Amino acid sequence: MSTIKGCIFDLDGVIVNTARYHYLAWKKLANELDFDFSEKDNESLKGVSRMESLEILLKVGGLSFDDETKLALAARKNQWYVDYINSMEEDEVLPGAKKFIERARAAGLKIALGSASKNALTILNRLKLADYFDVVIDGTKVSRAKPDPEIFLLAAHELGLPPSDCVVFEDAKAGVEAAKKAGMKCIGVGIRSELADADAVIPGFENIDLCIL
Ligand code: B16
Ligand code: MG
Repeated sequence: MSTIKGCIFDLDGVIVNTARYHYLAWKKLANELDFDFSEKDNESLKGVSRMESLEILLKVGGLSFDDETKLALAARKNQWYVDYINSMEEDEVLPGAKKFIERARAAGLKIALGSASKNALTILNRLKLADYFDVVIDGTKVSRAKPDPEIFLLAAHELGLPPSDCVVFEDAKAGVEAAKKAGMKCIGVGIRSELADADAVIPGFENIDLCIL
């Protein structure tokens, strides 16, 4: 029988596809700086923190700036991103995700969010999902980005559970690595070949039963 008592969900790519809006905002910044940024380039930003994402973007453009300018560029991108997420609709929650969380709650499991995003609460509120989470750990609460396990260890701690009683749902390679380093079971959400270190991989939450745990 499963010993799992807590589920920790990543946000972007697991509950909602905010990667689309991150991409549009990063592309806008790249275009202002006079280079193009493709959807393929955007793949390497998934699960990565805002400042690390900027470094990857600037590398693509072959540009470098001082720290003050980089902070201003990241803030500019974030403003566009926030404008996008403030127009999100409730039906943008990925298929089956809400139902899966509802079932997990009904079965007595504790629920946490473990997202690198500093905008996670805005997104949860916009999608009317905030009440589904016992604990929310986001980019404002940790100093070390995934693949460091800090975010998931803090989530387990705040849920009052040992890491071994928790399962993480992640779509990014860095997130799977963080979950495994935290000593947790990890279910990848996406394609098996890209999430090889996960204990199991699902394409999404549609038709996924709690017995996956
Ligand atoms: P923000 P997750 C991550 O969310 C995104 O996948 C990543 O693309 C983004 O750079 C990061 O959040 C930081 O987001 O700029 O809003 O603080 O997958 O950890 O839920
Ligand atoms: Mg993600």
